[in-house]
Amino acid sequence: QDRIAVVTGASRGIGRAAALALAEAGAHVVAVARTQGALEELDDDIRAAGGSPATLVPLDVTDLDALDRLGLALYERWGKLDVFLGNAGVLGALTPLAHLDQKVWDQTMAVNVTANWRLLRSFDPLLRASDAGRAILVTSGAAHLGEAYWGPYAASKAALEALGRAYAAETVKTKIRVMMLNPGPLRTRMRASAFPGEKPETLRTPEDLAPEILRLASPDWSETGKIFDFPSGKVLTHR
Ligand code: NJP
Repeated sequence: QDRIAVVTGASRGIGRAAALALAEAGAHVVAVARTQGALEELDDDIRAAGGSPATLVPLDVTDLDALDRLGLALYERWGKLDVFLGNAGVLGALTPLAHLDQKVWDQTMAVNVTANWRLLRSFDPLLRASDAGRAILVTSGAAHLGEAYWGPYAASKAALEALGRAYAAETVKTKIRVMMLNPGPLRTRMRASAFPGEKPETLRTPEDLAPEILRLASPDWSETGKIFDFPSGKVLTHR
């Protein structure tokens, strides 16, 4: 049976490149994001590359019941999940904490943290049913920089790392392996919105990162509860 891979935030950026690479490597991709048209274009590209047609799941990851339903649907169709790439993320607002809107805080936490917890809860039995379940959570170096205006985003990514570490500890005696992935600066819409003056051509691309995601997703990957730091190419135990 094919390896089944769920990728959130598959409509563009890192998630799109990862979904395409996983499909090209023979996985059946379950592509999650809000923008249906972009998911359909991804599926066209997967088919053109000879991959197995993707399962498209247009949803908002803050719809927690929809995340539970997704787990159930995967259970009924395949009874297992091999790869979960928790990549959907938002920057929120780069604003002084004193002026931060409650809605922005809530949305940042909902997408970057709560959705990933809910998906891990929903997918846990499916990952356990795999011969080599892999959960990869996309974090950020910003989690530990303590930069002005990055508070909500940094807090959300630090929380995500804590969540991933805890899940790794809970599953260490199973075949599940959990990694956090720090992409570093990559040429995507999110990066452009955070650094509007930056020259995109100076940045590496999501396609550059994709082979590393394939490595972390493979049954051969043995580390768990650590951070794969793409800029240095190193596996970090602590920041
Ligand atoms: O971001 P972007 P990246 N429900 O904005 C989806 C981290 N990171 O690829 O719903 C469902 O191009 C959105 O889909 P849509 C970063 O924190 C990046 O750069 O259709 N999906 C889109 O597919 C994030 O965790 C850099 O709008 C939702 C995707 O998320 C991950 O890498 C550096 C959603 C965002 O695509 C991917 O970021 C770093 C929702 N409510 C960490 N909200 C970097 N690029 O330099 C958003 O350290 N999405």
